[in-house]
Amino acid sequence: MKLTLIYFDLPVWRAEVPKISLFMSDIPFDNRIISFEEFHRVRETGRLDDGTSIPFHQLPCLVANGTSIVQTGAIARFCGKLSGLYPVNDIFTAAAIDQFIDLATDITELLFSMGRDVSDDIKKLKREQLIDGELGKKLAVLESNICSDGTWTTSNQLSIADIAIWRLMGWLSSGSLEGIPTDILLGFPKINRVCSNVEAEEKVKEWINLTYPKSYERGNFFKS
Ligand SMILES: N[C@@H](CCC(=O)N[C@@H](CS)C(=O)NCC(=O)O)C(=O)O
Repeated sequence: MKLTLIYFDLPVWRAEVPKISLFMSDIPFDNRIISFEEFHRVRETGRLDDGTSIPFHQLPCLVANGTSIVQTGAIARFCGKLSGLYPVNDIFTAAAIDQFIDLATDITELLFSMGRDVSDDIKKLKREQLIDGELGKKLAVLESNICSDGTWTTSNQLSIADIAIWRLMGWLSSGSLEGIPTDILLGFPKINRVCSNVEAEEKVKEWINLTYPKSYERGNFFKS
């Protein structure tokens, strides 16, 4: 199958989940990076400059054998099925994984919504308030729902949920989100366990070496 993943030059979980899933299973794909300048046009037209369709005018987008697929969860599941990191025939495990992908989406949206259309000072203040508020609650929910016995989020098997949690938490604790301290994950041992285990995977290390800036330290290069 010919696969192209389209995103910015940023290792955000939305795009990293499908990319790392494919990479871990040695499934080749074209890692297509687009500029923010081109993305402004995509938002208007729903197309890349070369005509590639971006159906909902949002990224990431996966093009699979000429078909454009959008929405982070849909892309994650598609690539997870191809790579064996999401079940094809086990609806309970699939639902368990979906819950975490959707929680990652909720947390991402919560953080971005605080920064929309406000000054940097207000954004920082609102994010600080989140720590004892909605964000703190969501992290506690995440922590309490990660399985207690085992290596990964839902079971003893690595899935797209683990990659999503690792990358999202890396961004959250990177120090690049104004108002969110780097020690925000202190006191969440299960979240830390999942993140450390993902980062210890040989293929993940290889991916980091190949594609992340040399200064990489759990996502310390974001600015948002
Ligand atoms: N619901 C979408 C949201 C994706 C999203 O917000 N992507 C950002 C870039 S990271 C974007 O395209 N923003 C522009 C917009 O929403 O108009 C998904 O889950 O993939």
